[in-house]
Amino acid sequence: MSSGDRKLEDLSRDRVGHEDERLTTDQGVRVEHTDDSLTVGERGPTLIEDFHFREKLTRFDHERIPERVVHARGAGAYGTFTCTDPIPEVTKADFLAEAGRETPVFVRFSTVAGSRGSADTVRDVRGFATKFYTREGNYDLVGNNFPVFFIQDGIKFPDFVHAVKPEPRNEIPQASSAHDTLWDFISLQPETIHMVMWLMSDRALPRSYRTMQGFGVHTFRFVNAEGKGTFVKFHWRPKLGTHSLVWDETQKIAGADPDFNRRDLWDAIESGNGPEYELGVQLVPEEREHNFDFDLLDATKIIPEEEVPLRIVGRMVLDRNPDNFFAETEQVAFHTANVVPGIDFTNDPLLQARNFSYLDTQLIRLGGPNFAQLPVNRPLAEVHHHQRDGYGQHRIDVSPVSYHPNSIAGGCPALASPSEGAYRHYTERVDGTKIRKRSPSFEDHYSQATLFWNSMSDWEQQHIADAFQFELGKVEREYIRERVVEHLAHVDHGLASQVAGGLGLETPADTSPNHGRSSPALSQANQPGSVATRKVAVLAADGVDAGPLEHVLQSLRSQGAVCEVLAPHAGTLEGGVTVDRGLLTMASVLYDAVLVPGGRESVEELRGNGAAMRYVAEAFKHAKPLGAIGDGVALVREAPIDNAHLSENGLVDDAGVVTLASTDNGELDAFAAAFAQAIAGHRHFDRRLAAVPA
Ligand code: HDD
Repeated sequence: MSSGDRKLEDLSRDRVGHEDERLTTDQGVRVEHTDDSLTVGERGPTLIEDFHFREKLTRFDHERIPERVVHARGAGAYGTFTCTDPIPEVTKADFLAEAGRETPVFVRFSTVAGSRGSADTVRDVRGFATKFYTREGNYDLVGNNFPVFFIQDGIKFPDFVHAVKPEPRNEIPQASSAHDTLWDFISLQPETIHMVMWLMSDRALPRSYRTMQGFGVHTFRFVNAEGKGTFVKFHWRPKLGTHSLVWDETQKIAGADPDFNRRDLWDAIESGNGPEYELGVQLVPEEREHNFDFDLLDATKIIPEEEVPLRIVGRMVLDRNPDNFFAETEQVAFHTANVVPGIDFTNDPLLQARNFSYLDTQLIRLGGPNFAQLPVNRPLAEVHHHQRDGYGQHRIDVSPVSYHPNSIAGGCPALASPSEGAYRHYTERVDGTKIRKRSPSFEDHYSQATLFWNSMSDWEQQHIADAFQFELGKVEREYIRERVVEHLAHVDHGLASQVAGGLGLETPADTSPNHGRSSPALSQANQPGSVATRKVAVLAADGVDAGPLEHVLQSLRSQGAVCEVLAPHAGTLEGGVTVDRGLLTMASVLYDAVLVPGGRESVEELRGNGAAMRYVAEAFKHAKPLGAIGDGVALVREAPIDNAHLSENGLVDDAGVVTLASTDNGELDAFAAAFAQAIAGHRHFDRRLAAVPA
């Protein structure tokens, strides 16, 4: 069988099930009793000869491996990448060589700062790491959901990570950037400011891993069959659009469902709605390397899409959940230096450092050099070499030799030429003096931070200003807050003034005029949206008006929405509607929209139910679509929200509040369509945010 014929299932060839099997020890000896240890008499001491007891406890004691230093918390999924637009003129990468070529993948999404057990919805960058099991070996694109990074040189990574992790004295706060050490570091390292703008934006609060962009961040290099190089930046674009949560909501979700993003990915895949992303590339011919007002090797910079448009070369669908979290998601080992012919590095000093760090990390995390033999890491391409032994060696090499060159084994495994798929490093002339010095072309730390700010819509800017105020408000040392505000004045004076005002600080002088440029592609304001897989909470009680409700639900479900009927009691409601979940077991923050159907009795009961009112008020506060039918309109009107969004009768589509007061005149379809459109719009920040009781 050639390596090209091997499939994703091959990675699961070590799966073990236990159905109809007997409990055994590690040696395969069947076990009779596992609840009582072997003792002397019924009340006597335990015997050391109880090998089952000792094995069970020893294995348990050794279950944990070190969590990742960063990106400790994550979720993984398998899927397929399909090349849609081959680009052999710029890369000889086999998986991008032919339209329709399919390559199995494993993706691990993650948060960065928190421990393995931290909540999903914290303000943080998200990891987006993809392992392509290509026919020519594994290729890892180890990216994030922001296109830039905090620092320019990897030698600072330990400093940055120490600063963002909890304070060393007391390990507080968990998974939060709102504390002194991080902002101390930021205030002293202005190269962080561009990424910090992203971190304070809604991009740091993704609604779902399915609605999140991914970026390779660095400028990499494609190499074609003739050995010619082209600079490339990689982008993943989610088909559902890029959508975020709001800050207040993330805090509540962290309590209501700390697994919010993991569960969302898992549920979507289990229900056959796994996420889909396009892979886009920005290509820059080598001749244009110096045509930008920043350095392509500086990972704190983007290439604006308006300057170099994205070319979509493939799409990825994730459609299989792992069978075992530890074996697959925890043991998957990514490495930026896992490249295949056609993909090469640049001298970006951050990337160069990463090329050292990942292998080193895997050695300590996975206990030795044989981690590539673990099923999730094992290439589908065949592996033949003279590397031997070490902890956890699974392969039984039968070759009589383990060196090159050899004649005993006929010279095998033999060397390959590039035409046979061998990796050949890009030929690049490099000369210079040995120095520790950053290039002056890396010096501008503010222009792109300003570009990002200018590209935001009003509400995105407001969220960023609020985030700075929150985060810096948690910083105890005033001199750190002041230093950050001074940096912000170089980004945009209006932003700096707003943040300074909120913190009771003096506004710094306006010494850096805003350059006024923007990149519309950076805003989330005009993202494509869809009703598909959106979660709708339907608030109902006994006496609900089932007919109109079923009609609307059928319409929403036919478009892929996930509608759940929440009621004060389980079972079936009087009126014949099946209850999916108890009102109190969920919360509006776990849904994308809230619908209140009609039925006088139902509405009467919900009216007296604080939880129901809270669903409505909170959804309104978080700018979510609200729908109400018949008597349900009255309930929405009575919730503590701004009544300006409701009209007495008929259809209203005012900033995502959609009501149908009377169902008599057959306007249900129009209502369902308007509500669906509001849901597809994700959030309605044009709504005046009304004060809601806590
Ligand atoms: Fe990193 C993990 C992404 C800079 C060193 N990194 C890690 C993961 C992602 C990234 C997604 C989790 C992989 C997984 O799911 O297992 N890292 C990035 C991006 C960076 C970046 C996009 C900047 C462009 N990282 C970076 C630097 C260094 C590291 C500069 C060190 C010099 N990263 C690591 C690491 C980790 C890691 C310590 C921890 C666990 C692991 O590698 O496997 O080696």
